[in-house]
Amino acid sequence: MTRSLLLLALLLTACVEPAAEEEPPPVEPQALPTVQGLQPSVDLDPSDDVAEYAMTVREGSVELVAGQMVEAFTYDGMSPGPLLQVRRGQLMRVHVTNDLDEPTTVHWHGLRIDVAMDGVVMGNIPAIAPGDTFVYEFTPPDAGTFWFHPHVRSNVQVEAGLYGALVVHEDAALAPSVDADRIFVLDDVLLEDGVIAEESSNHMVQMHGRFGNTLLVNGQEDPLSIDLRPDGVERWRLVNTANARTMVFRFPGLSVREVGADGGLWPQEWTRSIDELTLPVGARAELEVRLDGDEGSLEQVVLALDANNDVIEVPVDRALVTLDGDAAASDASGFTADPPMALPDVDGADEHVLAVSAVNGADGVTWMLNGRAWPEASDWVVDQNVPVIIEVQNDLGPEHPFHVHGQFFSVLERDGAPADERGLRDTVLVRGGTTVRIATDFSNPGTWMVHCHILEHAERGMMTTVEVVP
Ligand SMILES: [Cu+2]
Repeated sequence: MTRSLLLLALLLTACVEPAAEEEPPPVEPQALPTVQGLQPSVDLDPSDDVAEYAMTVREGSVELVAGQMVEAFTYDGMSPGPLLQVRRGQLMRVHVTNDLDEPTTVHWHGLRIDVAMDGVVMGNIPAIAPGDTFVYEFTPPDAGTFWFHPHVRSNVQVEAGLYGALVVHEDAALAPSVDADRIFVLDDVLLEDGVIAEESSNHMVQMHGRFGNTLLVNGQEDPLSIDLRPDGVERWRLVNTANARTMVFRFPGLSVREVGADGGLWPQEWTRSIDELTLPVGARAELEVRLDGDEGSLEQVVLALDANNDVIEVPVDRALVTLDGDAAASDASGFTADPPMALPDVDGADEHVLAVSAVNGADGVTWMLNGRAWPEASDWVVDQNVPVIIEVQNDLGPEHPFHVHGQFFSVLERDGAPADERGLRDTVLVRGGTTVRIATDFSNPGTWMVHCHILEHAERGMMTTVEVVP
């Protein structure tokens, strides 16, 4: 159903409903905080109970590079797709129509929702066939910054443009006092002769994933321009939606405090000032940003080779921040709430090892976890709400952003030393030749994907499942 038809249907339903006696006054729709950077999707349900959206997955032309239209896969003609928003605990319904010539799904990265709504084709859960519509319906239990993308041929479909951001707004008492709330969806795309390059299976891509040659922020190569009021403070939500590129950011001219990650905002005692941020594929960061002087920038650091074949750092501006001296000074106080966040209790936790391996055969490289390549069946079964320490052993060279569906975890150790990552997460970077220990309590029942988020690795076998038994 198209958006306008759906809206019409909703209006008709509202019209024909008989008026009950002593009907409570209609709930005034509560305005969601404005998140700048992406075009927000329109909530089709006038009540405050439900956030209802409709999206069509289709081919379309997008302007990734100024003045140059590129054929892409889009949500409603956009890449990234429209910004979806919901309040924590509010029912969300998304009608997704597939107008592509191939099956697709929508996976809600980071949401601890019912596995039937997770967008993974498994067991009796099918993909959305061409021409079909599927209605995703769930109630996000956690506030934070999330994203969505297909879980079918993801290396091709995400690269072609299918990704978007989902913000779950926290309760008003926990919301920060900021001059602006901004989202930065950060990607890279491989453009060749003005088109998104075909899927490549060369050995480099099989080993390290597909790196793009054009950095994008909110679907555009050009950096964003941001004006800040005197004494201004903003909330920045960063999302890495690249196929394979671990991103490193610096903040010249800005004062930045890290205040949250995948699983939402942190208690005050975990927040900290940072000069640099490493954001693995799939991961998110929540930042409190102030300007030191008149100018600053969000700078992405890219590694390249110089004329002598030495590796050098190339800074690329992703956002340019300027002081708006004419504006009235801000009285916003930033992040002052103290949101509770409980980490899994690791005392007496079970332990589970996941070892990364690879073989190079006739079809190229196959990536495996514990010697099995997807869709080979997994025998990993755990009890719900029983904490487990997962040790990811990566003895090979390439790195793997390791992602668990439907659960949060804390990062405990890297090579035996306490990890520096704080808060709850759903994605952790496991560098080449290292071991990482994480802890989760598997609070969400179901059979869940556990996989590498370098999409070329995932499609080449580096996915498995864990069955969480209620
Ligand atoms: Cu990987």
